[in-house]
Amino acid sequence: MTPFTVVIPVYNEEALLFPNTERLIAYLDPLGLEYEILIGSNGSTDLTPQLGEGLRQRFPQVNFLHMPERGVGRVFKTLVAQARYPAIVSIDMDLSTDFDFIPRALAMLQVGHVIVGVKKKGIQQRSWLRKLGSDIFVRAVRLLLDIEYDDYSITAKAYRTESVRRFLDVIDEGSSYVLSICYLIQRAGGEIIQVPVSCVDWRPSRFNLANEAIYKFRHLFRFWLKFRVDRLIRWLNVDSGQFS
Ligand SMILES: Nc1nc2c(ncn2[C@@H]2O[C@H](COP(=O)(O)OP(=O)(O)O)[C@@H](O)[C@H]2O)c(=O)[nH]1
Ligand SMILES: [Mg+2]
Repeated sequence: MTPFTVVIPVYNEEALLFPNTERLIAYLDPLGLEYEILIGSNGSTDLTPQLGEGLRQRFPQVNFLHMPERGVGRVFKTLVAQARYPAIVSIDMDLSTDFDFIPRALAMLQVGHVIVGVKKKGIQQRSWLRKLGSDIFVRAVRLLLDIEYDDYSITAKAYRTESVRRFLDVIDEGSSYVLSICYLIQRAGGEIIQVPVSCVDWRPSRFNLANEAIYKFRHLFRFWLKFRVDRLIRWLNVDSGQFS
């Protein structure tokens, strides 16, 4: 199987950073594949930057970076630019989704450009409010854009590194980057495959959920406007750089 880069964005994760990275390494090492783990913090105000540096020194396969500005998409883009390997798997620091998403997604990247881990197709133990929020958003995306995926959260997603790099300068700098990537890659004729993923997540979110909701819908609306322009461009028959 392809060598791969695990990408983990973090914000104030001093409690989980060390133990969960060790758990992840204990899972990945026996797979016998070449890999690296890239952890990116932005805006963390706790001990995350110092602990991340400690992780980097202790484990040769771990790299850590810290940026002062917030914006989980901003750090994701930086990590994608730095990734050493052709496949990227992105998970959360709370390790709330099943580890076996990683080998399953890597196998599927032979065919797909993006693998979307879908919590609602697996066993999910999360608050009803989060499930409802995700459902409403998925329906809104289906209604406004021409894409039909079931999970735009940042966790349990896998990408061909080169496919995401094509769009790095236009991918969103907040948490809607998954939506941006799915939209742009589908539009360019890429293959996106959905797989069920199990998730246990009772931890309070690191995101401010009210602000997130406003931001996500605003971003969706902007995308919708752009989509209309795109349709006009296609109608006028202008080339938009398709995947071969
Ligand atoms: N780099 C970065 N990571 C973030 C930010 N906000 C949240 N995260 C990380 O994103 C991942 C998902 O956060 P989490 O609180 O589990 O989100 P939820 O359970 O999906 O609501 C975790 O690894 C967080 O540390 C941010 O502003 N910047
Ligand atoms: Mg979580």
